[in-house]
Amino acid sequence: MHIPDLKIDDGMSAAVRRGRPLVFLATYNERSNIGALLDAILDLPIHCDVLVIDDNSPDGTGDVVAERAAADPRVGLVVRPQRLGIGSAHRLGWLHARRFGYSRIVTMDADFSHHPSDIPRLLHALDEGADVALGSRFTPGGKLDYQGWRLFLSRAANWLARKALRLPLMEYTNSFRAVRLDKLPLGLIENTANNGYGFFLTETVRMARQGLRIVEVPIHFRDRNAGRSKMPKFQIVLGAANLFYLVFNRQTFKADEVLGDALGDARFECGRCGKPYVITMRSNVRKCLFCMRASG
Ligand SMILES: Nc1nc2c(ncn2[C@@H]2O[C@H](COP(=O)(O)OP(=O)(O)OP(=O)(O)O)[C@@H](O)[C@H]2O)c(=O)[nH]1
Ligand SMILES: [Mg+2]
Repeated sequence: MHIPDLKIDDGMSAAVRRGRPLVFLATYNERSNIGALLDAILDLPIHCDVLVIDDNSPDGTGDVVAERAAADPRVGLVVRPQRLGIGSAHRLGWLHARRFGYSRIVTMDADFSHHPSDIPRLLHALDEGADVALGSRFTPGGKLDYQGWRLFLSRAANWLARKALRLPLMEYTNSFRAVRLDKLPLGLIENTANNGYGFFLTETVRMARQGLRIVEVPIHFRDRNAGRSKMPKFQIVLGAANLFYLVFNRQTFKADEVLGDALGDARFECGRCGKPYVITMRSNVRKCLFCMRASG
């Protein structure tokens, strides 16, 4: 499968992009969901573009998206060499949205747990003045279809996060969100160190501590439509450690410490894989969000 690199200069004007939200999907083995999901997103009454970052799924998810991308300019695809983690895929999605000049991003799972029909409500919350609209399972009106152990785990994790972090939010770990990129300092999200599922808690906390206007929009979270869960059990332990870290590390984010210019300068091409997705981490290490290696 040949996948052409996405070009910033692809003929679409920055003004068009600024007006359209970018819906971002991370995928790993979602072949049974991705076609119908793209249909549902692109059939919405709002005009949006879609970016899929696939980690070279063995089930051929990337092939399905590549075919769609070839036929529809609203669909973009980045295929990374191997499975590199949901959090690192999201960080790359955010960086990509910035570089391409979008002013709003919507992030969601690609297994129909998050339903595209909720996207307009999230975007509406931004229109009403929010900087961040969190799709929330735990705010009044929200619903979560998990049962047994997973229901307990999800409820307990979000309750604990609220108490330990002393933040007024009910939802911390769900990836269904709409955000105004123009209200977020460059690097606030791209520069987090989480490559796994802990990314979403860190993202919420960073946005809240930045003083952004966050509203919770109730959503109905369904069990995945098809395919298998990807969440390894050790992510639960990592999640608890991450919460502990965030409670005690209250260092505020300083935009000028990181990234400098993250907007498509050739200097940000990776010395190893050649892709333009290098950022400078807080530790001053240059890291490529495409191949996830230190970039010389
Ligand atoms: N690119 C990329 N996507 C991933 C990776 N791991 C998971 N995903 C995607 O991230 C989204 C959420 O993952 P899920 O497996 O649904 O995780 P989950 O929602 O915690 O688990 P279930 O409730 O069982 O579905 C899905 O669209 C996955 O395909 C990864 O390592 N790389
Ligand atoms: Mg899921």
